Amino acid sequence: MLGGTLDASRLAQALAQAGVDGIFSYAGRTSAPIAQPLPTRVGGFGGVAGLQTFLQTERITHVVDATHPFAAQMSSNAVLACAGAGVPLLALERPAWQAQSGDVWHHVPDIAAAVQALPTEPARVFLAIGRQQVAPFLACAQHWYLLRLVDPVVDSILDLPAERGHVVLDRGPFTVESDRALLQAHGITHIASKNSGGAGAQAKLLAARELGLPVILIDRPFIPIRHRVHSVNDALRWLGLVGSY
Ligand code: 3Y8
Ligand code: NAP
Repeated sequence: MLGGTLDASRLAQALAQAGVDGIFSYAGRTSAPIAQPLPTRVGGFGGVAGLQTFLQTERITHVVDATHPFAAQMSSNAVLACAGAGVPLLALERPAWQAQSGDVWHHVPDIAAAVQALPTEPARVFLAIGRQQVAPFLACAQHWYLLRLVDPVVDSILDLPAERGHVVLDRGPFTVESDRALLQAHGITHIASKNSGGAGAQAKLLAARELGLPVILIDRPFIPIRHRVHSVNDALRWLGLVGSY
């Protein structure tokens, strides 16, 4: 399993309960990822070739890619490595969020377009996109930014003085109550978010709907075609496991 999402953790629980001989994989992006009930490896494989060698060396019979919809490099590597190794691949991917009545969403194709979508007059922006793609926003110095990171700041660019912004450390999944309180406490006027889908990151969008706040929603990157399901149960069925635990 290629992990790093709530769905990956739920599938790992089901595989462990079914006594499946599985290996869970993290990239090693965070300092202390949530422990999984399967043997776990942490770190990159070394591109397509490294992953293909891993599949062959470990005699992997099935790969489930349960990575985040924005982990496009990992997912495209998995398509190529599984084809090269002749190992069946399944993607467990949650559907994108769809706007409901009351949502004030502005869809943009990528980070650069999200920066362009910010207003010219100074705003107070909740940047709920993690750590890796914050710099282009901070270049727009007229705005005040609230950042939410998993690990403490190591990159000085994220060490914002109080007049420029504020960093909160939190891992999620988040709740609507806590996200609404966060938005109100910091007087947020705009939210920037990836269209990650799933329940773990949705709270801020539901809080934004209640508060009538605009959301700049970044579309998912392209990932090559692969067999895909949207539920843990369908992934278990693909592995021939439904009803066996
Ligand atoms: C390292 C594993 C579980 C998995 C929990 C989900 C839910 C909480 C919501 C906000 C949005 C964001 C971010 C987010 C969410 C879940 C899920 C999800 C978003 C952990 C985890 C790893 C990562 C990597 C991390 C990224 C960052 C992105 C923060 C663990 C907690 C913003 C994505 O510091 C960094 O470099 C962090 C990098 C990739 C995006 C970025 O570009 O910064 N996730 N997140 C995984 C690995 O090493 O392989 O530490 O326990 C997993 C989870 N993050 O089992 O309960 O399923 O989506 N993760 C986004 O969706 O926008 C936070 O703040 O509102
Ligand atoms: P990415 O850009 O698609 O991948 C970059 C490289 O990181 C990959 O080529 C691979 O290195 C390594 N990698 C990624 N996921 C891995 C995994 N599960 N196991 C082993 N190596 C992995 O990935 P990303 O967007 O940085 O995401 C990294 C992790 O964070 C993933 O587990 C993902 O599910 C999780 N995550 C990401 C986001 C997000 O917003 N991007 C949100 C929530 C969770 P090699 O080429 O060396 O193999």
